[in-house]
Amino acid sequence: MGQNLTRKILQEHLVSGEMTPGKEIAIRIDQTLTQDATGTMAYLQFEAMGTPKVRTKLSVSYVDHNTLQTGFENADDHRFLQTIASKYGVYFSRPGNGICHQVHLERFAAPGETLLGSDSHTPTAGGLGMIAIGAGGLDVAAAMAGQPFYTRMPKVVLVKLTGSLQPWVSAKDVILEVLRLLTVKGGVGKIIEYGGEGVATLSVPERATITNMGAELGCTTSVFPSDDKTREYLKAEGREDVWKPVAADKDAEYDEIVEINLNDLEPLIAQPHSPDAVAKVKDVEGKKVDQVAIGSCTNSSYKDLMTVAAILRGRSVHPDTSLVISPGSKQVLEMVARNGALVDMIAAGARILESTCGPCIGMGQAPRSEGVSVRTFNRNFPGRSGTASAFVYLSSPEVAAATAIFGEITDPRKLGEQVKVETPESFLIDDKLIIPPSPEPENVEVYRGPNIKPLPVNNPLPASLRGRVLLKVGDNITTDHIMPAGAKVLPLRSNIPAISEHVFEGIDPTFPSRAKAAGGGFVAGGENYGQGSSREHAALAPMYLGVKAVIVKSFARIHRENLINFGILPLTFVNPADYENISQDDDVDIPDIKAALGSRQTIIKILDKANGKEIEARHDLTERQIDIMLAGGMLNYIKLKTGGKVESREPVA
Ligand code: MIC
Ligand code: SF4
Repeated sequence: MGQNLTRKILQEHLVSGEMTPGKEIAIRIDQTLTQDATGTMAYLQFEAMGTPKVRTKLSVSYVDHNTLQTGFENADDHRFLQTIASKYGVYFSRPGNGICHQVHLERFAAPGETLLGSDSHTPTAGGLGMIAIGAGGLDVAAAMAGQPFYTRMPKVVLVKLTGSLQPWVSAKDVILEVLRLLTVKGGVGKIIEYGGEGVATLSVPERATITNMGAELGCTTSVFPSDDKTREYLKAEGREDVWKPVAADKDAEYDEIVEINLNDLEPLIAQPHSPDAVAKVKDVEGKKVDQVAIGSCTNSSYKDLMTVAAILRGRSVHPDTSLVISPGSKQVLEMVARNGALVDMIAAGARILESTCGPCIGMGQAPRSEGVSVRTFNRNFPGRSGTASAFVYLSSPEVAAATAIFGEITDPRKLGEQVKVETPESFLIDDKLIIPPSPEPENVEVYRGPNIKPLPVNNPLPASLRGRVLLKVGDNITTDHIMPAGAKVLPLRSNIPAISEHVFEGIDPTFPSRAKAAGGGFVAGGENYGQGSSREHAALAPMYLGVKAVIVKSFARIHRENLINFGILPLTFVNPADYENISQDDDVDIPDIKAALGSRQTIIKILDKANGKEIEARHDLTERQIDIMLAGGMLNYIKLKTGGKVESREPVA
């Protein structure tokens, strides 16, 4: 039997481990990316590792999230990021150059290589035939220091595409269909590989829309083959030299196969408040809409914006609807400005924002109270838009533009003949906002403003864990619930004491004070706990507040890895019904946990002292992860491995 393309790339990068689904593998990382909201911590961690220069083939630091400068914090952080990049051999993409995933696809992604990024949408580069994985900042820091990336070998699912998209149906509808079929937890422990003759009908930016939003499936990553379309795209970016074919063998084996006939797809939309709450646009048509937002790393390519401009040409945005557009990159913005498409958008009444994440992460443009917002983004979790009571829908740029014109959710097929956008033979290439690292790193001084606070480090695992269940939550809790983002909180990303005051803010604003008063404790939850972003702050800030273990029915991959990296024990109920046997405020003991982990025991006993019940939980840690837990997190583990000593500190909380 032949090999699929996922296994081929992984095999070429395998450092250790066995490529059997579920077993831990270590892979060599060729490229890394960071963005500013996760990057400040990642570079502090990299610095703490003591490596004089990054050991990857390429590392890039982007500034695209925290760009609203309402105080000194973000601007100070940008300066820190620029100077530290220069010193340690990292390319720096200045604010204004664009959203990390869009720019990486345009300027750096390379077929057949591996990319690790401190952002969950790093798989965008899978559209160009890379294995591109999102991870916590600490894992990315370790990769920059030359360490391999450890993960469990995923199952490989083939999504076989046949046919071709009908007029007004787009790549976004393909991934919404996959989300409808597999749900937000359907991809956990899997890599989604696209194949079939439908692949050749999709351009690289369209493929990137699909791999980008694969993150919402919870999968490790998604990947397309590298073919003639990939070569065409790279040529248009002036980078044909990095092209190489990457394809599955004809008789390749897969763990699962899903078939999608592109001919059968219709315009789709994800309804509030989950990316998998997918409906046909025609079934929700007519709903009044207050705001339409076009952009984000999912849908802000040249083709997306040209399509929107063509739809808006000669028309007006509905008087009751606000339309905001954020182009994905300087390249896209400059091209649509030069060819006049930007004028069509402005003339129709669109508000043009800078080339950043912007409204996608609640950096401005929060909708009105109970407002309805249709966005071309990838996440519509409650509160993420900045307005807790808003109703956010996710759609293609075609649906969004039609909706902005009519002021209500609109099927774009109503617009008549489909607009056609030609793929340019060459994109406008101007990398002046990408600053190469200094040739004299010893002369670069790293700037640290007052917003950069030292990194808190956990204590080694104590003999037993004792404490209160500080919070009990349900299924599909997102990292936006655990550690909210938005314009108010994001500037605190390099200041853990300050950001920890916002942990679980949307669910229970008393959490931080209760956690501190109780001297820390536990969190209990349902399925898919920690889905969404890669932000390690969702582990780091609870750790700072004294959270010792999280006990749930199941975890999302990146968040579970972040918990381990910061020494919080991730446990799952052996019997999911035991979720009912644990309540908020119960006092709980996990006796002799250190000995249990040390003796490689896999089942852990939890004693709920409130009802006297004994609950069995599983940790599913690999040998390496057990050692990380015993050390009190990855930084301590690295210190111990390199002959250092780990000192216990007083709990902060
Ligand atoms: C997001 O889309 O939630 C973010 C903001 O890009 C995060 C990273 C972060 O929280 O900094 C992600 O997706 O990983
Ligand atoms: Fe930025 Fe939104 Fe993409 Fe996250 S999902 S990287 S916030 S555009």
